[in-house]
Amino acid sequence: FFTDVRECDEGNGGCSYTCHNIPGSFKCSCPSGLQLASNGLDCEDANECLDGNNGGCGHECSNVFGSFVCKCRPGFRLDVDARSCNDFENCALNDGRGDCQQICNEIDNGRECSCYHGYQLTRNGVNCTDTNECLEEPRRCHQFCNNTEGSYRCFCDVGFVLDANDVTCSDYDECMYVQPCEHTCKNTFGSYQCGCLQGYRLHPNGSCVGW
Ligand SMILES: [Ca+2]
Ligand SMILES: [Ca+2]
Repeated sequence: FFTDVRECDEGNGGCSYTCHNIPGSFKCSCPSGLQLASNGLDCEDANECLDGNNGGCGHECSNVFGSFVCKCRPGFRLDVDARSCNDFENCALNDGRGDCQQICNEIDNGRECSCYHGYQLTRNGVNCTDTNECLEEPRRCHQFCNNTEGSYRCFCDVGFVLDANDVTCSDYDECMYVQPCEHTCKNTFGSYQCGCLQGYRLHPNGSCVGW
């Protein structure tokens, strides 16, 4: 009659890990992450990345002995499930600037840098450089333009003053504000003319001298 032989009792049945006695036979099994070799005894690494599902990894699957790890492409972070990859908070560092010099904007699959008013993004997409507003058309200033870091200033020729709009120039009324003449003063566009009372003549230095 039939007597079951307990193969596992002797030398673990030849299994390198676990031996299971079953009626009329035995079988070996392996711990998680390893699979039974073709000889049915040994355990070998299972490449989980080749399971047809990329090991369940959202991006890259990397096989290691007895296990596997999922890795994410730059700009992404592995989720708590250790499988899926989430869009990284690219702008979180540096007070919300990320690796941008001035402004960092979160977009799908990454970040986009931008610049403050008066600056423009350089070719590397990260740094910002001053815009030279004085070279732009149409011209920004009525008379003269002085480019500055992040901005520009309009200025005016001698005899003119910059208006409150910081763009246009108006004649400066020297006669009213500085009284440059000894006797009479006549304001002109961009300048002024001094005159002298009867009996005096204008000296080249601007003073009035008697005949
Ligand atoms: Ca500028
Ligand atoms: Ca004037």
